[in-house]
This record gives sequence, C-alpha cells and structure tokens, in this order.
Amino acid sequence: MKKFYSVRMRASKDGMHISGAEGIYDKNHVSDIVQKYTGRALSHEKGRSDEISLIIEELKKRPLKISTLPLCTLNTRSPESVKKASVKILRSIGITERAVEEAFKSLSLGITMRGAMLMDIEGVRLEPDLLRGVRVTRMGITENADSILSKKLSRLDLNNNTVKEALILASKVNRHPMILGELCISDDPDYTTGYIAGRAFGYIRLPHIKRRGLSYGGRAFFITGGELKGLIEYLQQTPVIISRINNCRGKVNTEEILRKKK
Ligand code: PML
Repeated sequence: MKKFYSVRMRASKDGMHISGAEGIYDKNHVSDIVQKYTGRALSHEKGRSDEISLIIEELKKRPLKISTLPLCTLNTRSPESVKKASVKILRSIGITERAVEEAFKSLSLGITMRGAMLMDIEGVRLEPDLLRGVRVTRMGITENADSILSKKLSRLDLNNNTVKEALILASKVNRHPMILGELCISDDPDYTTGYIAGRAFGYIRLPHIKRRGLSYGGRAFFITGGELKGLIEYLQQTPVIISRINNCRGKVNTEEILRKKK
C-alpha cells in the first residue's frame, strides 16, 4: 500500500507566530515539501522566523478523498453589511441570529485562540478547552487537484496560499454531518476578507469583514446533535485530502446565494 505522510510546519520569531503550513504527501514528495515549507518560513513577509517546528508523520489510515466546497465572493463593503448578510445566510440553515452575533462578538474580543470555537445553534460554546479551541489538522490536496484549483483561482485573481489553505480547511470541516456552518475572520491585521461556509451554500468569501489594522480573528464552527468526541477526533485526526475541485465564481449577492442554496 502507498504510504502517505502528514507534513506540518509552524514558524515563529521572538515567540510570535509567523507562518504555518500543512499537507498530505506521498513518501517521494516529503523531502521537497520540507524544503518548500522551510523556505517559506525563512523568507516570510512578516519577517525571518527564528524557530521552525516540523512534524512529519506517517498516516496509519488512508486519507478520505473529498471535493472542495464551491467558492464565491459576496459583494460586501463594510463590517456591518458582512454581519447582516452572514446572519441572513446562516439563519437560512437553522443557525440562530443570536449564535451568529455571539460568534462575531467572541471572535472580535482580541484573544486569538489557536483553534476554533464550537458553538451550538443558540450560540452556547461547547469546546472542552475554551482557551485553546479545537485545531483542525491532517488535511491536504492532491497535485492534480491543486493545479486545477490554481487555474480556477487565477481567473479570479485569488491564486494564493491564504485562499487555498482556508478553502481546504473549510472543505474538511464542513464535510462532517455535525457541522452546520462556519465563520472565519483572519487574525492577520492586513487581511480584511473572511468567510462563512456550509454544505448548503459553499465557501462564501466576505470582503471587509473587519477594518484594517485589527489583529483579532479566528474560527467558529456551528454544530448540531451527535457526539462531540467523535467530531473532535474527525477534525484533529482523520486525514482528508482534496481530490476534486468544485466551481469557483466571482462576485455574487446575498439573494443569489439564498436562491441557489441546496
Ligand atoms: C479568503 O480570502 O478566502 C481567505 C479568508 C480567510 C483567511 C484566514 C487566514 O488568515 O488564514
């Protein structure tokens, strides 16, 4: 049987997070990837890392092959319009306005958690460690799917690691039946586009989710029913690899999304 490895990198400078990357690769590609990740950490625009941690782990289970969520960008122009649209879209799949408001509030407090919050549809926090949250790991994309994704994103001028990695993570997370949807605000002070995601409507990018210069952010997963332990095990341990790419569209408005919802 072909052996797969999860390769994960985290880099910091003076104790501050600089960059992170991860993927799933077959044995022959591991050393090239280690070189690529190390190069990325040593020449990052935020500064040269002084500590790089690498984990190279042989996977005991064959990765689950999945598709990306369809991607589009909403025509939002301010944090207020982002919140309004997010409430409308997430409410249409059963997540209460209270939960969405609570998620925006908790993600804007300025305490950036390493992992994601888990929230029920009423906005009650469920993750066992409220400070660390739940970190999603062991995900990747096949070489073929990656080159298709690059082509589709290039047409939209979005072919960069930030979008690709966020789409891969959201596609893994939202594949689980207990996950209804997700809200993400980047903690990068210069990155002001976030997203909401869900199986019913895909990955919706949200320009102007926050004002420039603010370093808060993070992820909230809205969950329903089922056993929390199994969900956390899936998010952290189950290897998932993207092998098919769904459509990637440009600007859309909220009404179009609500009309097209599965
Ligand atoms: C995108 O532009 O689609 C990505 C948005 C979220 C980025 C989260 C991050 O900072 O990694």
